Amino acid sequence: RRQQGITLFFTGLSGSGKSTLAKILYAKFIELGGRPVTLLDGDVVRHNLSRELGFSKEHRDINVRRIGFVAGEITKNRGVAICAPIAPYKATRRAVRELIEQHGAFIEIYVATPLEICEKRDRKGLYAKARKGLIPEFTGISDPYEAPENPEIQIDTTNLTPAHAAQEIFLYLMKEGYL
Ligand code: GGZ
Repeated sequence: RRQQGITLFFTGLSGSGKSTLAKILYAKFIELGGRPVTLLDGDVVRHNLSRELGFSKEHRDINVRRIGFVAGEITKNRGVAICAPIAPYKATRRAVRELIEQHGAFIEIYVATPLEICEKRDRKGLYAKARKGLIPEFTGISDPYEAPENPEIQIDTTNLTPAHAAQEIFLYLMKEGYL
């Protein structure tokens, strides 16, 4: 497992803490040295790889599969891919898992911060806009989020600092022999 490539695949609602955790993990892997690390954050992927896509089920699936393909190539080459899309659909996450597990480890991290908390935080004001109907098909408000049933890791960030939540992920990776 120490030699294997790894994909850390975060999934969860907007504002759940995926990007924050993904960035902390990214910095930790860089600090450790060893495997090359690539961060495939939601915003960055949307801007560079999926610019033409919207948020219909079809477009979200294309977006998540693109992320999965890139992560698979990185994993094949024994790198670490850290992905942080919402990835709301179970079947699409499963397809990505099946692809990546042909090349190395796939670790699904469900950031299970409840909608109520994400909405209360509303860091970008998107939930308020979605409630007013200004953003159609907004995940959790007017679009589905299918929660993972058997993720490798599940974290609710409601009462955790980002550093603490990231530490839990790190401990899991050590315990399972990936580090
Ligand atoms: C959900 C949306 C939407 C809609 C724009 N629904 O918190 P953010 O702002 O920075 O992260 C969200 C991001 C979701 O893009 P993903 O590529 O991660 O989604 S998916 O995996 O479903 O393809 C949010 C913003 O884009 N955003 N409109 N309608 N989030």
